[in-house]
Amino acid sequence: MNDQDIKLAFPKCARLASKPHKFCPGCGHPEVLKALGFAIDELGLQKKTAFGVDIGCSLLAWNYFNLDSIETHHGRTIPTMVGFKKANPDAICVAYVGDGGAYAIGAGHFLNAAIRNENITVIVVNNAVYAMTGGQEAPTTLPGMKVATAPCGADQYYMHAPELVRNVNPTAFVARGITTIQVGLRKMIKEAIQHQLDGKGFSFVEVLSQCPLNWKTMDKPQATFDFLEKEMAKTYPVKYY
Ligand SMILES: Cc1ncc(C[n+]2csc(CCOP(=O)(O)OP(=O)(O)O)c2C)c(N)n1
Ligand code: SF4
Ligand SMILES: [Mg+2]
Repeated sequence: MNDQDIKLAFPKCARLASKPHKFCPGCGHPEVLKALGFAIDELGLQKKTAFGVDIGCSLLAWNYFNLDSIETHHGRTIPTMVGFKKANPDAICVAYVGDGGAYAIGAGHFLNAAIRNENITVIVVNNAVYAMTGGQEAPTTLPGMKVATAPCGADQYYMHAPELVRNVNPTAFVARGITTIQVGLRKMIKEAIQHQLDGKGFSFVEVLSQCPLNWKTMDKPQATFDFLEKEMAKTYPVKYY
């Protein structure tokens, strides 16, 4: 079956049930996307949803769903979806971005969309690195974590984005989930999209997600999940804000 055949076989479903993905084995992105696909389908919003992906490993989702999709330059997905929403107020606009795209190169876009209470949903995948380009330090890299551009361990620079959004926007929907709690993650994403559907403004879910390739734990799954659930979740609490 090619992409078109699969889309025709599942016309009413955002999820393409039999489509293989292109992420590395054990990657967290497909886990986040699974929760998003279920959330859209359970809300019955496939026909209304516009899906924006950034540059970074998020772009591997560009034809993963049976949704109208757009792919942008690194860090530019959020303003693109803000513009799309203004031109199509009835659309449900979801921006799917990496932590590098949202918190470094696109930080101004991210923060200003939050301050202006733009009525879109932003999902940021926090894997603590710039994954697609080889594991460079991101604004979320944990202090002491050894990455490609900080071989002796990263410094104290990191970003607590849900806390930041809560500070600049008291009415936004803000939550942080994790790939290993799928039911909770799906619920958070559904609530975020419902917030947009109700016209309440900015909704934001950060998701802690594993990158076994750049964490160099590809052959050590226990180490991958220990780092995700013990180290990352200690620095970045999983909760509603
Ligand atoms: C304007 C621009 N600057 C830089 C790049 C190079 N680039 C591509 S992906 C990437 C890092 C992506 O990291 P992140 O957003 O955290 O996503 P991840 O791959 O970790 O999911 C960079 C710097 C680019 N493609 N475009
Ligand atoms: S590099 Fe990391 S984030 Fe990108 S697909 Fe591979 S495991 Fe996933
Ligand atoms: Mg990243």
